[in-house]
Parts: sequence; structure tokens; C-alpha cells
Amino acid sequence: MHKLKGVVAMGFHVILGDITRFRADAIVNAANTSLLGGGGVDGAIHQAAGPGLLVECRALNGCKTGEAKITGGYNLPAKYVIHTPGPVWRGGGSGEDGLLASCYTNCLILADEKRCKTVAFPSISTGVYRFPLKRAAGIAVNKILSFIKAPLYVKDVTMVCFDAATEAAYKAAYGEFTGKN
Ligand code: AR6
Repeated sequence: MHKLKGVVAMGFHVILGDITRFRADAIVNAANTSLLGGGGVDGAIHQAAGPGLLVECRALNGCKTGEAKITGGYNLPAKYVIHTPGPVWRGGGSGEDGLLASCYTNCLILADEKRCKTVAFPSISTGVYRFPLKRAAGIAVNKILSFIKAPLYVKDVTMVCFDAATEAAYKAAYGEFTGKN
């Protein structure tokens, strides 16, 4: 279990942009279980980081869905990349919600262990893995905001959305969460 230490102040932001250009202590990669690269944001991160990232990833022996592993950021502006394979959407009856929630929590725990102050996420599983966007955004916002409520090293989390529909979904989920709490 991670220790609760550090700075209390927290921030949550939703922006439109390219996560490979985002300056944060850690950015998250929506990977697959091989951790050996792919398309989408995974491909973009490997492309921007350069070949050193793949060399480090090869030594990790993959990662289970819902879990997370950390590497250096190489040529990226970010110091670390946290790789997490999200669930493939299979209709909702295969534990997809819990697995997606675990992705966010496990990434934040790893970031906190490395004493990262700023963390950026892409919209995990809502691309090739077809997780319904509104449902994914609700889970992500819930997990992130619950996590950063406690005093942690992580004090600032940004969702970097690649298109306007994704940005709108995360902003709406944030509005719903803050309305309820
Ligand atoms: N910055 C931010 N978001 C991005 C970027 C970027 N540069 N590029 C794409 N996205 P996806 P998944 C968005 O398919 O559904 C890979 O092949 C994208 O528009 O990248 O978790 C892996 O190797 C979408 O909103 O990830 C796996 O095999 C979101 O990132 C598989 O895809 C996630 O889309 C993982 O699928």
C-alpha cells in the first residue's frame, strides 16, 4: 500500500491535445499486454520517445490488463511513461468497468511511488478497445478525483483528449462528479 504523504493541493484538468507533447512528470500510455507498442496513442508515444523506450519495455515481460508498469520518458518531455493495458470492451459483462478503474488507480499509485507531482492520462480503452466513451469518462473521473482527494505527491492530473467528443465527455463527467460531491 502506498503511503499518504506530501502536498494536499490538487488539480484536475481536461484539455484537447497530443499527450506526447505534454510536459508532466509522468504520462500514461494506453498500451496492450505485450507492452511492445501498437497503434493509437501507444504508437505515438513510442514514436516520440524513440527506440530506447521499446528496449526498456522489452525487459518488462508484458503487463496484465488493469495493471501498470513504469519506464523512463526518453525523448518525451515527460520524465516517466506509465504503461497500462486497458480492457477490450466485450459488452460490459466481463469485468471491464473494474479493470478500467484499476488502470487509473494503479497508474496513480505508481506515479505517487515515484513522487510525481503532475500526471497526464489519455482516454484509456476508448479507441481501438471500443469502451463506451461516456461510461469510461465516468469511471476515470471518479477514480482520479477520489485518489487525489487524499494528501499525495500527485497533485495535478490532466486528461489529454485527442478529439472534441472525448474532451466533452470528460468535462461532462467532471461536472457530474463535482455536482454530486
Ligand atoms: N494524445 C492523446 N490521445 C491520443 C493520442 C495522442 N497522441 N493518439 C490517440 N489518442 P487508443 P485503446 C486517443 O486506440 O482504446 C494500441 O494499438 C484516441 O483518440 O490509442 O486503449 C495499443 O497498443 C483515443 O481517444 O487506445 C493497444 O493495442 C484514446 O487515445 C490498443 O491500441 C485511446 O485510444 C489500446 O486501445
